[in-house]
Amino acid sequence: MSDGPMKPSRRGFLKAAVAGSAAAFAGRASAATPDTAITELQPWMQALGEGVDARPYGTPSEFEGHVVRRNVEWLTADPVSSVNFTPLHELDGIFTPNGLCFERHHAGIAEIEPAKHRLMINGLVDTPLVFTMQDLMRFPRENHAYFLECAANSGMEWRGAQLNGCQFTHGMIHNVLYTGVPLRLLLEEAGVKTNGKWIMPEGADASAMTRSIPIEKALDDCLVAFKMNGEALRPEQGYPVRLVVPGWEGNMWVKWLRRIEVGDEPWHHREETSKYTDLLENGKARRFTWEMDAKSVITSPSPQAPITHGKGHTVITGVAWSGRGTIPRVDVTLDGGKNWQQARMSGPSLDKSMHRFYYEFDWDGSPLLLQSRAHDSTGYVQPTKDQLREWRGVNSIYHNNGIQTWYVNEQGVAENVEVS
Ligand SMILES: Nc1nc2c(c(=O)[nH]1)N[C@H]1C(S)=C(S)[C@@H](COP(=O)(O)O)O[C@H]1N2
Ligand SMILES: [Mo]
Repeated sequence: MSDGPMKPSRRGFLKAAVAGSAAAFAGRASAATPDTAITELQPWMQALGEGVDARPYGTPSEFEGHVVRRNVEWLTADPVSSVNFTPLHELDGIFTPNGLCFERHHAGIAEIEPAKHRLMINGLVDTPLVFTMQDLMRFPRENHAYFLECAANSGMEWRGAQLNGCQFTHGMIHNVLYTGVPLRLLLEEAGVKTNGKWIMPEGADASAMTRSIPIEKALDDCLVAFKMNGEALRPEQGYPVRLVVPGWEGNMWVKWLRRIEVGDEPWHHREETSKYTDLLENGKARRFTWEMDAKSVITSPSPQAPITHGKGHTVITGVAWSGRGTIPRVDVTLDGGKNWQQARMSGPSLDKSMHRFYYEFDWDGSPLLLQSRAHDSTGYVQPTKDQLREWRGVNSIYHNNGIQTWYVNEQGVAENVEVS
């Protein structure tokens, strides 16, 4: 339940107020049922609070303690090579707070001393270079908001509805504002030779994460980023520096970036062959599926965020994103796809960034089959899971961007289901 800090008396009042008047919104006072939360002095009104020296680095209210990253036990055989999930059902707007960004580590969190960190560019370049963090700070930098989605996000759902909550089904994504140097400027400094067609970023963690990225992407919009939402990257996210590969699968966004090799062909390393690759029904595999297809999910109501106010005015909200551009439109259905209505987009619509949508309606208390469907700026429309299975079979655990369904019962309790 998401209403921990609410006192039962207040919940009772809200229910009464809604029942009393068809047009009632939560918060209307009524003389007949006095709300002690407004009629009585509360403890915090009668004592001085903490001073400005109490919290040098601010943390959320103690009543928000349930808003945390979580993992799935059976997926976490060893935490240093595992994943936790962003609590999407508790968030709003488009930005993910730094401390809530999901983490995916192949060899745990590298704790790097920035003064001892270096970034090397070598391979097919005129001048191999080694940069200190201070060197990187002297290049012109840019700010861009981008989502990072692991290709395995929703991967556990390929064969049917499984995990009960959008945190687990869709929480391998975060969206933050990055500050960094365009990779193009660093590559130009080194001078890419004419046969330099690929780059291979490498991480300084014990996994030495490596991926092959075509030079066109490297010179286009990749960033060597050292800030997220204005402050230094968190250790979990690659402090002191990570690669940002806008719109492309999270695995390519090498954290703790220490080296970029320029080559003339892809390296075909583990993470781009046996992993992050979709094996089709006919035994062939989709090769180089870098761009993340448009996707959306309703974050509330959802299994971890049930409707607790009873019938009447109800707010549906969710997020949508596309690796190919913006999201001009999201549709919402209450009946499992029979009727679709256009949702209301709110917040900045930025390229390859998360978008927020809302849909408000009067719930009559009957069961709902909630779905959202994203349209991206290229005209692509988010497919159903059945369509995806028809195209790709069920061998893969990657790149599942199918439409998610939540069943909401008369009590407002939500559950992960599928309709066909
Ligand atoms: N060096 C390094 N980079 C890495 C990884 C890693 O384990 N080591 N994991 C990758 C994977 S699979 C994903 S999905 C993203 C996750 O980024 P995050 O931890 O900031 O969410 O980082 C990528 N970059
Ligand atoms: Mo990933």
